[in-house]
Amino acid sequence: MTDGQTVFILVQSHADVWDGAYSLSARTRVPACGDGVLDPGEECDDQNGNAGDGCAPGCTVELTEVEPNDTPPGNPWAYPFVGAIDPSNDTDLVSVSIPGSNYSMLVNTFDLGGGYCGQGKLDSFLVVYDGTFQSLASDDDSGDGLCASVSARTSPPAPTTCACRARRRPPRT
Ligand SMILES: [Ca+2]
Ligand SMILES: [Ca+2]
Ligand SMILES: [Ca+2]
Ligand SMILES: [Ca+2]
Repeated sequence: MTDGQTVFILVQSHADVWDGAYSLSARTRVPACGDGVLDPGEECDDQNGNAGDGCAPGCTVELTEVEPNDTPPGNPWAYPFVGAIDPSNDTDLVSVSIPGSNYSMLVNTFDLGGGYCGQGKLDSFLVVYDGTFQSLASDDDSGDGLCASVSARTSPPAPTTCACRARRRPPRT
């Protein structure tokens, strides 16, 4: 849109099921990197100009994963861990060191500020394994939108490593 341009907004009912009063909100803004809104040309926008937090000052993604990481030993987890499920059948294996038994851990996948989880554009699936690769827990959509969130508890004998596997969708059977 350009300065002085007039745009028209048409409001109509979606179906002939409800008529009534409504309030219309309209705001204008200048798209910018760092405003927290994912704009055209931005890979991410985390509402700050900091480097090293997964989204660079130029609104490009700072990947910390190192491919190939689909199979053991995968990548060691460190904060921030930023990966990409790319291509769509990509699997990322991340190992987290657990100091002992009877620890619980919560694992989440988030988008990088674009709201992609809630919009259904990013769909993750998480599996947490113990050190012998027995599955402890898995989840598809308990996080925001289609993104996964899973909690798991380690049990005796203490595993020293949990391997968290993220993939886009559960395997087809
Ligand atoms: Ca922006
Ligand atoms: Ca990846
Ligand atoms: Ca991978
Ligand atoms: Ca999911």
